[in-house]
Amino acid sequence: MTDDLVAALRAIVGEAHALTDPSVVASYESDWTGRFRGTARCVVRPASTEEVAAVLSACLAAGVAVCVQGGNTGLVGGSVPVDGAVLLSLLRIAPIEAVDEVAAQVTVGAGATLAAVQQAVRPLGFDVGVDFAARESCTVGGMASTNAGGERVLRYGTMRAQVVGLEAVLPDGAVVSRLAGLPKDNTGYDVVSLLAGAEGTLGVITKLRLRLVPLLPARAVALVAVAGTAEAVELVRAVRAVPSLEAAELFYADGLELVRAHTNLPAPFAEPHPAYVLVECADREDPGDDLLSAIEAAGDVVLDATVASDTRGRHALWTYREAHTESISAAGIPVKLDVAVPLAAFADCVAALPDTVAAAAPASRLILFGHVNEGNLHVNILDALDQDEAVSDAVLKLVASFGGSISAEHGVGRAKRDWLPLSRSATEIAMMRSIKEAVDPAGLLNPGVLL
Ligand code: 2HG
Ligand code: ZN
Repeated sequence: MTDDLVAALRAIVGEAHALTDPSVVASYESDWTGRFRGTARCVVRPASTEEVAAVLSACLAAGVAVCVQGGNTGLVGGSVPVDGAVLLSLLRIAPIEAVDEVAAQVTVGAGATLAAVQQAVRPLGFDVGVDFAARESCTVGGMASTNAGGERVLRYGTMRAQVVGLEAVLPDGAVVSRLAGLPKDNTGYDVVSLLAGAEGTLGVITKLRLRLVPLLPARAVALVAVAGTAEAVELVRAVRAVPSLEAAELFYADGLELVRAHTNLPAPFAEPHPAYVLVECADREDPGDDLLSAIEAAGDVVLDATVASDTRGRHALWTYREAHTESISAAGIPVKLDVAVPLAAFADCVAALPDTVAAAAPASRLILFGHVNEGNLHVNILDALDQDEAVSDAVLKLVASFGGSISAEHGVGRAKRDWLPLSRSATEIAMMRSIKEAVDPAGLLNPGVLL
């Protein structure tokens, strides 16, 4: 059976793109943090929507599960295969069509990286509304499937808001193609929005039509030192008055120490401070003065601040924030919990976290950072892999008790599936299951993800 299926897949995608050599497939079988892994029957790398359709039909006929992978930068175990599944990589479907300058949209292959799309559209005065640290590796198909968020959500919304059309292959090989990108199109169920954020459980996205935003050439970044979480929220309230506000990112003293140890960056201020908020504004003209007045308006909350308008200075300040993920991973394999809490409860929830985590994993190290405007906290817990279940349970229940979400932007994946009822009602989960069963009755697409 196995050989028959692999032979059938080779006939579809070509000898070179149905891989079984363990040393070649290894990089597809685990996530980059090393926390999640599975053994694939083979890795198949189709080059077109038609080839994806043929692959899915062949796997359905053989009764073999298919796991879908883009850049494999996901953090919830949703991008690695379950044992024995065919791992379908979208990396070869990466063409970027000419920008539709009239509509301010572009059609791209699901396997294009975010950085590649940014490079293609920026020379024409456009930009992608979503951005985050994994830009060089993450693919737009994965970003849409997980409804990725990132650093600009406060201005442009999440990935779902950027996806104005898509093409996807359903589990039986049928193709849904809605690439017109009409801003007004009220003709029934919104399949584009449904597939965006479905975490690959309903279909394989192969192409996307993305809305583009204007490229804003003038940028100013401030790193502001504050006394703690409540003060960070106060600061965000103040800087929200600036229309050009694009990012408000939070990190703490211990995270900064890890980043500095990993990157050899100098300290941003003469004195260490408990917490830091990185604020970025972007506009057609230099938004530096607006940013400064907003920070001044925050008054006593600001313990210290440093501002950069030039590219190097801005990049240096951003590195303190964006290097968190890799610096944490350099210190060990973390348990990662990406959560969101209503801003009014954010500081109280953060205050309760250390005790909650310590009770479940006494020898662990807790590093927090996140996107403060959305109350989105990245809870990273080092030295807790043996208490993975217990610590996840404690943190997610705490978050739910504050009215928060167990997944802000990374998705549910396999890591958080068991806790979904903390965030979604029994009726909602039943509705999701009905949709899944209608579209994928054999349950072969991304099994164990989300539901
Ligand atoms: C970020 O905001 C990403 O940098 C990764 O969402 C978060 O590593 C994490 O926990
Ligand atoms: Zn994030």
